[in-house]
Amino acid sequence: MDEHLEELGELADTAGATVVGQITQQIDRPHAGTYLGKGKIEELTRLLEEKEASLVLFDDELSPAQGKNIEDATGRRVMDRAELILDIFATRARSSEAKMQVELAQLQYMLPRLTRMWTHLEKFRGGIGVRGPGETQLETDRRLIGHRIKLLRERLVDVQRQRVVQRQGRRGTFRASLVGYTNAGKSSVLRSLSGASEIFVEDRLFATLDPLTREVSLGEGQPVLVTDTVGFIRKLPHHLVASFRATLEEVGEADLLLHVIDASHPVWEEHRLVVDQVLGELGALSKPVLHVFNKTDRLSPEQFQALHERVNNLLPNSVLVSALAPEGLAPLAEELRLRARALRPISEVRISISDGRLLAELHRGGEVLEQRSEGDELVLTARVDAALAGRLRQQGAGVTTA
Ligand SMILES: Nc1nc2c(ncn2[C@@H]2O[C@H](COP(=O)(O)OP(=O)(O)OP(=O)(O)O)[C@@H](O)[C@H]2O)c(=O)[nH]1
Ligand SMILES: [Mg+2]
Repeated sequence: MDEHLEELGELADTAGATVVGQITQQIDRPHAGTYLGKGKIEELTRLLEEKEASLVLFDDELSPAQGKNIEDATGRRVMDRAELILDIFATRARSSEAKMQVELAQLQYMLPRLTRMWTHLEKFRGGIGVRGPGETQLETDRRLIGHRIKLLRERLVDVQRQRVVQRQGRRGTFRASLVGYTNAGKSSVLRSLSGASEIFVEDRLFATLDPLTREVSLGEGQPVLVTDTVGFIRKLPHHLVASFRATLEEVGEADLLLHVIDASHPVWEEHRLVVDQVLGELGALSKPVLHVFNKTDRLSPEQFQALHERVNNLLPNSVLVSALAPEGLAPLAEELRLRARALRPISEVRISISDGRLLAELHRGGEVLEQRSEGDELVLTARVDAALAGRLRQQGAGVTTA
């Protein structure tokens, strides 16, 4: 629980709030009306006054009624974890797609809570007109929000179509997607692998919202494409997961997922499970995954040894790296090289000398290692993936894989 509250504090900090106190209660089941018990609510109210706090953050999800009741009892603005995360996403969204995705998630979150938001306004108006006009206005708002949700969904579908076109251009190249808990170091890994210093890295949560793809040269053969994605967190609001599903389609189409884990974090094992759970929701659990244990530069030799043993038991085919230490990503680069190669076995390709188009296609999608001519045929030794081999065969080339 302490760990969870600490993380809530980090979320608050990222959102721009300062934590002045905290309160916990051990209960079997949250109170249906106020989440906390009656005495605890009174204690909370006293604490708020004492600390002159203006906001209450709950680590759990509150029902619309609970949120309203606690606001009434404490006289302070109340937010739950989901709303706080939505707020962070809203301030951090840069691209028009991310903005639309966040707005969609926020509206869906708001819809069942409109009554509460209206009572806020009514308080300022001194309670006049609470009944009739208020009700009508509420209904108008619901309708307008409904329209807006529909419009955003349609626009997002358009953006996603363009994305599919973009991705098709990248066929034939080995693709890896970075996934992981927020702040694990995904962007730092991509920055260091690709040398792209413009990639944004920050010691706050959800620095990255938009996927970003960079070419990574591994020193031989074709470069691989690595995509950075939005980080996950426990209790990620499900509207957000749904909204970002399209962005995360990159994940679904990757040849390999690089699951980055902050190995210096005390509860990395729990983070790992959370990430697997979200990947499950996205239907991406069947993908090949390489676990990348990052930030090992922060570990003492003893801690490093302990991690090494734990990882060997748990996930033996993992790499231990540091995005910041010199050469710290060498084990990852080597593994990428091996995996990219395995997907593109060495084949012998025979093409008629006059067929320039086929030759060009082979050079574009494969990696030509050797080339000689035999009569009116070109015989090439090349790394070719299954899809390209199929296309070449279909157009009359001979392809034999050793
Ligand atoms: N010591 C150390 N710090 C690291 C390492 N990798 C990343 N960091 C730091 O961890 C923080 C988060 O790094 P990011 O690369 O932004 O993490 P991210 O996974 O992209 O985070 P989000 O985009 O917010 O989900 C930054 O302060 C980095 O400098 C590492 O290998 N060692
Ligand atoms: Mg990032």
